[in-house]
Amino acid sequence: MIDFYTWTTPNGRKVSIMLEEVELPYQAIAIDIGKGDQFDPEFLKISPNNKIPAIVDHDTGISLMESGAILMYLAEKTGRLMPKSGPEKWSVIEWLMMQMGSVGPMLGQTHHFVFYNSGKSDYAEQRYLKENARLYGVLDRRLGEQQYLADDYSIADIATWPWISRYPRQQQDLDDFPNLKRWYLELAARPAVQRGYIVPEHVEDIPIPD
Ligand SMILES: N[C@@H](CCC(=O)N[C@@H](CS)C(=O)NCC(=O)O)C(=O)O
Repeated sequence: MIDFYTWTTPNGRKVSIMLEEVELPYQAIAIDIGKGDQFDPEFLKISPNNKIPAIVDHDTGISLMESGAILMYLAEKTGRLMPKSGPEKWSVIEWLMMQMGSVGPMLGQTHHFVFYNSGKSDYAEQRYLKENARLYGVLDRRLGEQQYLADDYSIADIATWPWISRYPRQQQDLDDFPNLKRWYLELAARPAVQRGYIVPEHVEDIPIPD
């Protein structure tokens, strides 16, 4: 059994979608980051950077923070959604790291300045909206060349999709990015994505563009 510490955010949903895809038994433990649960000393022992997601795998005794590390761990544990070696493995890691280093942090800034703190800094709003659209363009070009971010459906797609599902609050129109839209809708139709989206609770439906 895996204890999975999470909340209703893109970083949490990456791991719930992965757990649903690989069908490992887990228990979701809600960490309400709006109420400050992430600063609880017991949680900090598992996640020293006071962020969700985190897991404790009682089969192995391994405890992990950081969604990218957790996705790689679960892929290695199950032998699924990341090739074991070779160029195909490195393609997955390349696009996973692109999510971890660019898509998540930059789109997170869009949420902070444009969605939660609108009107406080026009400079920051414009900067992150522009970067947001640029990153959508990078993903759109990649997905114009192939069906998934790496060769097959993988943890790179699972890491990226929950951030694109926030396109309404990022003020992005998926019609401007037709390849990204095609990929987004394909993943949105996967039962494991739909199950993972409502962990630890169902607060909203998956946004579906016209
Ligand atoms: N790089 C981390 C980022 C995790 C992260 O930013 N989590 C947010 C929610 S999406 C959080 O827990 N924020 C609480 C806080 O910063 O106090 C990962 O990918 O796991």
